Amino acid sequence: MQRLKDKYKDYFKIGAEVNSWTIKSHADLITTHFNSITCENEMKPISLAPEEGRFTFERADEIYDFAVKNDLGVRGHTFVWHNQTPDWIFNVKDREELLERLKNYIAVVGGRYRDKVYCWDAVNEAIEDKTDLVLRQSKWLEKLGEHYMDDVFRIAKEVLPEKEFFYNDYNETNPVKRKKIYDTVKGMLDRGVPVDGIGMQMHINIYGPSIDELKSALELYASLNLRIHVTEMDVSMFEFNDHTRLDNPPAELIEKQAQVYADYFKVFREYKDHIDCVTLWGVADDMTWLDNFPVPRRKNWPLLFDVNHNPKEAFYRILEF
Ligand code: HXH
Repeated sequence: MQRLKDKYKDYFKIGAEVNSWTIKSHADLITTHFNSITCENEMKPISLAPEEGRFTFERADEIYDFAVKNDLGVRGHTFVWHNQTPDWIFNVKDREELLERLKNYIAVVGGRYRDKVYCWDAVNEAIEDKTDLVLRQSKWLEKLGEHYMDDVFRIAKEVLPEKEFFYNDYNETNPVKRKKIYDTVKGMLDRGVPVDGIGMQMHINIYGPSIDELKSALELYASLNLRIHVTEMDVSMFEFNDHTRLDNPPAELIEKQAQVYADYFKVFREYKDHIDCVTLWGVADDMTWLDNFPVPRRKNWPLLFDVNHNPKEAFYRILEF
């Protein structure tokens, strides 16, 4: 069988989201087809620094050791986010103290995983998608002010000068949101802030977004002259507001999904000069966050390998070129 990472070696890295369980249960698929991994939760602040003065590295270390042993690159995910971040970090007297904490956190975590982690999502999901506000309300914004992303990227680059730092977000092809993302990152670049790339999460479904929307978003981000990573791709069988349950994926939906993967990867290949990595948010359909999001305990089949770890139609189709 062809290996994804070999077929795509002249295009971009092929990544998978993993966790402490799947590096064991899905080890064969991960090491056969992928050359990059992202931790689902294990490198988030809540996992690494749950309490003041105490780091908990065990689970992240386990995954990192797996990466070292199998020579996989790691996408670091994530430093600054409004979710999965412990409250203690915000108990500070002023802005300076919070920046000091952030710098220490990045130095400790970034330093520990320096060899295999080739980039970090410096900031995740900072942009508002519902209202016409640009920045999402968050403790980071509250405590550090409207240019807080400038601080984060500057500190990260100062501490880890040889790494790449990304702004990562979802709904990133939506015309309104992508303009906000573009304007925000453009503003940072104009102020001389060292942003290296944009992470497009790419949580899509079999009904969209369209290829035209994908291309427009890629054009817009590529025009910033930054690197682009597809960071969390999966293709849900359901539209976001559809709460239908299915026992098994109908053949026509599996085919539709294969076509979406084929069309998207074709465009990714066309943008290979801009895209350095395409990561799937999971390995196989037996373990996906979409089984609990947005509908709890509703089975979904969004990935390239089925529940028995066999390649799906989508897998074969992205190898057809
Ligand atoms: C990603 N968020 C995160 O980057 C990743 O760290 C996490 O493990 C999984 C997915 C995607 C996401 C974004 C917003 C969101 C849910 C998931 O919030 C919503 C909540 C309700 C309705 C719509 C969006």
